[in-house]
Amino acid sequence: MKIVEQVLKGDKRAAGKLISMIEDDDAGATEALAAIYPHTGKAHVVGFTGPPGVGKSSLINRLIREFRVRDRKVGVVAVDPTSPFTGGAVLGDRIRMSDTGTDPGVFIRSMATRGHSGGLALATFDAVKVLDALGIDLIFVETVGAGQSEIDIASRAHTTVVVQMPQSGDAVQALKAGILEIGDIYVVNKTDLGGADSMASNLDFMLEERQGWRPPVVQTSALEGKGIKELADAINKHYRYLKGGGGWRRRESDRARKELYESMKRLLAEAYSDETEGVAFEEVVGAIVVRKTDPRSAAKTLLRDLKLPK
Ligand SMILES: Nc1nc2c(ncn2[C@@H]2O[C@H](COP(=O)(O)OP(=O)(O)OP(=O)(O)O)[C@@H](O)[C@H]2O)c(=O)[nH]1
Ligand SMILES: [Mg+2]
Repeated sequence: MKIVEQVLKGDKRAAGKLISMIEDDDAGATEALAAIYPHTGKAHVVGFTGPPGVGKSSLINRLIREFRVRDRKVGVVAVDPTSPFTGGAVLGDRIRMSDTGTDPGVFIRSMATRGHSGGLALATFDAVKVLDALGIDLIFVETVGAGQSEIDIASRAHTTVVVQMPQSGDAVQALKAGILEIGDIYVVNKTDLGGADSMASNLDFMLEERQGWRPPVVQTSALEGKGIKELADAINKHYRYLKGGGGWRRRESDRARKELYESMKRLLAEAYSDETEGVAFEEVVGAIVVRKTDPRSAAKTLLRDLKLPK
């Protein structure tokens, strides 16, 4: 496929087009994704999650610039972003340091939440694969911290960055459930507002070492550009930790397992949405209702006779 060759050569426009095909559930996208898959697996995928307005996009904008200085190719996949990515130029900055349109080392893409039969997580990580095949070294995935989907997405990144902002001591106790378990790096952003020290030390106190990695707490002000180098260093350090031990392989296996399972579910759903198979499926539903068969036996029979879509 021409589009695959173009993406592998580093053609950003072709990559954008392929991601649109993924979003539209275009039949060609499946084929293209299969073709690029052997060329993926090199990029470091870093998920950013945290409450709305905490400064995730601002931090990513700062990091794009920091990593460009370090000569890394950077990509962003933003899920339903509410604020724009500028590719390194931060609101309030006079000088636009890197123009994403012309800088071949920056690729930014946002994904809309609706319209993917495979679910948002699947579409998001298919887009990540396109960026990976394009030759991007470091891919940021931003999700708004509101529900299962962001935990889902965070759990597929190699490195998960949880962003918080200063709160009163009591509020720290009320951190969203699960937030202490998913992060590899914690950020207390908006240090310019004050109260960051106690927030950071409270967080640090609650975090525990997991598999030889103790999540660091980094204080930043995306507004002032403070703590960005430290955050970039923490991201690199986590990468070296993953590569040094078995962590990288373990996370890749986790992701492969999830994607395999989801692909199987999707194939099943597609198989039974087909005209004839769909009717056969409904007949079996009827047989279960009248107790002619039981769900488990019926499932076995259906799976045995299943004709998968192409
Ligand atoms: N004072 C202060 N404001 C900040 C800082 N970082 C970001 N902001 C402001 O906070 C607001 C939200 O920032 P975003 O970067 O859009 O936050 P976000 O987490 O991406 O927001 P959502 O995508 O809507 O969840 C903007 O008005 C930013 O200018 C900071 O370090 N200090
Ligand atoms: Mg944002």
